[in-house]
Amino acid sequence: EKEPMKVLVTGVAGMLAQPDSLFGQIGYAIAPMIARGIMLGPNQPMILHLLDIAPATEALNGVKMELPDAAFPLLKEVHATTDITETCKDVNIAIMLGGFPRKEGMERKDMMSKNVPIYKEQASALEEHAASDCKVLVVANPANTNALILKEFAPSIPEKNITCLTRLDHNRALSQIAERIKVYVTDVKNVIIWGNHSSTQYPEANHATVTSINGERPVKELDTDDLWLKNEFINTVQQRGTAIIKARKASSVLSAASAPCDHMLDWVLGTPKGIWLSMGAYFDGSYGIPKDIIYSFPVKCEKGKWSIVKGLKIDEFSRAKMDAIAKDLIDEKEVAHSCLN
Ligand code: NAX
Repeated sequence: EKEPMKVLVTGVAGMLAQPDSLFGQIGYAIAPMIARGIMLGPNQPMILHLLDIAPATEALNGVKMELPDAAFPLLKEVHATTDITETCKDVNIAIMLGGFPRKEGMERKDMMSKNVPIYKEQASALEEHAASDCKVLVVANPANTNALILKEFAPSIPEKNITCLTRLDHNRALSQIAERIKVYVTDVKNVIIWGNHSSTQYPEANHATVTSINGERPVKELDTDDLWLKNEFINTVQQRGTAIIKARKASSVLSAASAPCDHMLDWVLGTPKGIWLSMGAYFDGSYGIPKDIIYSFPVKCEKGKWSIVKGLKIDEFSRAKMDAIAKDLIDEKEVAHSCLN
């Protein structure tokens, strides 16, 4: 049997600690998915390291009791703590759900002033105690900028190992197209989420294809009404989180727990041939996007490493949207840095 991997999940206790929050407890949904092998594959045993903050201690203990109760064959040990140093010890994978939620009426800057110090502290703990090749996925919002702060304060973790989640948006985009063209979601591939996880993100289907009995064809050809792809499709994906809050009176959980599993599984085990996924990472200036921000691009993965899908044609419509997001993220980076002082 393989050596167990150590998987850290922060913010795992979920909203029990904050009863007034609209947030939905992704941690409680993702922990059993990881323990079942959905994130690292069916042959990879793991030890879970669970972190939350002091007010969530009881809820955290509840999760620690329930996981062994499920007798997951791959789950070898569960450690739960509110001590950031202890929890980061030798972790191979870090899923960062924990953070301060944006409450109603709160400005983005106020939310950042709460999250920047959290990500600075957690970065330092990972820097000092995590495995040297630890793979990090930041889910907590603002995901791109939290990941950037983490990257800046964990300089010895390879920069390519620090990513943020846009896979939920990617999956939402696949499913919107499947519904529109009336095919299964597995028949659609290669949408792209450019930029960030926020309402200004740019979901794009110019290179996406649909496979049917007639072979593989571009989505653009099948959806003759180009206006749908340029308007409703983009808006629906951008606003999906808000629509779910309205319906559920709580934010996305089952889809938001599933997407990080997809992200990690593809990263660790590789993407199938000819398929790419969207991932926020510290990129190299490709596609004319400024360096030094965490930006979501199309990537392929092989043997635990991602590489950017290059050479895609970018039309004027896409260019404008991609540049606007880069500008937003540069502004957000400046705000984040101002919160450090
Ligand atoms: P919850 O509020 O249910 O859970 C957050 C947890 O973090 C709580 O248990 C809280 O006690 C804990 N926490 C707070 N400060 C902490 C710290 N310093 N260290 C460790 N834990 C800490 O939110 P949930 O619905 O689970 O969402 C988690 C995060 O994901 C939120 O920031 C949310 O905005 C973000 N999302 C990001 C998505 C993405 O695609 N990138 C989609 C889903 C989700 O909304």
